[in-house]
Amino acid sequence: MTERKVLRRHIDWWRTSAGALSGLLAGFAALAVAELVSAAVRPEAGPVVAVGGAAIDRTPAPVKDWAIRQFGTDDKLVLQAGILAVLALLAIVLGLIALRRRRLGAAGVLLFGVIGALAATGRPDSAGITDALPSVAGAVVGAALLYLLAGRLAPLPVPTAVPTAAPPAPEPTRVPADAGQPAWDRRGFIIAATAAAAASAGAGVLGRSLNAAGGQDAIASRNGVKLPAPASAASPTPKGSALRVKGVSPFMTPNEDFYRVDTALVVPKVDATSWRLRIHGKGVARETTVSFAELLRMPLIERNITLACVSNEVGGPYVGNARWIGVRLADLLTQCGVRPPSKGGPADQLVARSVDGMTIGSPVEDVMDGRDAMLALGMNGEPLPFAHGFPVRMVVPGLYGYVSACKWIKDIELTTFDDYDPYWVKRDWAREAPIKTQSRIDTPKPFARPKAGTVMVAGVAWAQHRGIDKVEVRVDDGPWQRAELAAEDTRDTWRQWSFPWRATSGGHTLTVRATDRTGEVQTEKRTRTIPDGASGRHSVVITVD
Ligand SMILES: Nc1nc2c(c(=O)[nH]1)N[C@H]1C(S)=C(S)[C@@H](COP(=O)(O)O)O[C@H]1N2
Ligand SMILES: [Mo]
Repeated sequence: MTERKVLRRHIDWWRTSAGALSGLLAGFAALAVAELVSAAVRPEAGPVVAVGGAAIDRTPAPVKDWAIRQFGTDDKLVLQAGILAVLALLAIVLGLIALRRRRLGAAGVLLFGVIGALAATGRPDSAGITDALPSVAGAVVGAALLYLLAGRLAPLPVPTAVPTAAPPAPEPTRVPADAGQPAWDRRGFIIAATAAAAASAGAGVLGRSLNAAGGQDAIASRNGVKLPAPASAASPTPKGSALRVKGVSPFMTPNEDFYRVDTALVVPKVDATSWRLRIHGKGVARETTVSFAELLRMPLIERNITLACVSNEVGGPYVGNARWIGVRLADLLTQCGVRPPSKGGPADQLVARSVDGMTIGSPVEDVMDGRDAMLALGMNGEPLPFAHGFPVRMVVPGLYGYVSACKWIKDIELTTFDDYDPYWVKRDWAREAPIKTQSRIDTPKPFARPKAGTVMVAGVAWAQHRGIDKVEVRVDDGPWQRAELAAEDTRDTWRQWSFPWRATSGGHTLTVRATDRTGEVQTEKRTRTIPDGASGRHSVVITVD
């Protein structure tokens, strides 16, 4: 290869890289501007959040289930990182296109703006056309920047020998490549790119911090909540409902440790002072709208209730027990003139709607059958944390969260199962889903290596609204042996159990099963979480030293 060719290739490589870089910078600028504008509009309208939300809604149930299993509560982080990675790749492609065709590259950026705008305005909680602003503003800035940067990368006119008609040429000018000079405006590019990167970073950081600081009204309204003493306090938790065994889940789950499962990429921050709940629909004789202050003035009940997620695998972490305080839902419904189907009411499904567009359907019969179904205002002695549904959420003992526990609720509609499929039912989950009898070994952990001698095997078991009657443990293929049960709080709460095992050295499999108060033994038949919750028995494999 001649020296000139080497030089030429070298220069092309730089130019190509600069093209890719301008694509990335344009993408970065677009997202940064969108972030800044979303702080002025609303954080949920940002393109990554909007596209992520749309992706969540369209993800097939098995994939979503896999993601929850694989990434747990980080699933949303992983999703957003994935979207950013795809965007980065596409931005590079647009940058390369812009090297040859500036307008086409810029148009490509605008197209992404349109996609972001469509996603944002198409969300179920969309505030309307203003939600398009972050995507549109970002795309316009990104497109303009790509056009500008690509302009710096355009090949400079190559000075050649002057036409013969002119006076005799002086020394023939050497082409820039020969001279090792860039054939494009390298200096101009570097200056423009650096300025663009700095400005974008500034806009992005500012937008981020504004978004993070947002929701001040909501935060202030939460800080201002004073939960009144309940008219009906939780019956005192019996002594001995909490075992003193190391490694077992605490009987009450602290709010910080309480599992979180929802589709919200941005946790809704609702201002309780302007929040309203509307109750309407079939058989609602008196349509009602209540404020948070009005709920606080109603007689409140306080109950310990164990919540569980249908996506929880056997042995999984998506179950927790909290002390909720709130308004008995059946009372409120009765005030509105609602009757359950068994008393001739026309509606058999209660559909709760959240501010973020989630819909959750529960059987009216269950909600009004005397169980402590409530509109919860407090969790473990404080107003609901934002992530757990502030200002108000539903809690219904005995039903999986996706058919009962609507967070950030704003609307209750009485309808029928025939007439309406809520969010998860549209995605192949069961219409009705009572919680299955389950038990979990918390300690020892899988692959633990305890010493031979007495090893405490312990965990929790739950069968909300039926209650746990018995827990048994089996070592390898041995007989089922009764575990000691902590005192029962209520049949809506889980029970801790423990089993002192005289462990002999070698490898062992420990398996647990629970029996609920209807006499039903936890089945050994394994099912997937879809459509109505995992069944099967939890076991752990350990080696005793
Ligand atoms: N608005 C809204 N409410 C929701 C959900 C959701 O995605 N959005 N998820 C439900 C599911 S699947 C469960 S298991 C519970 C979880 O409540 P937690 O996050 O407070 O533990 O909330 C329920 N309520
Ligand atoms: Mo769930």
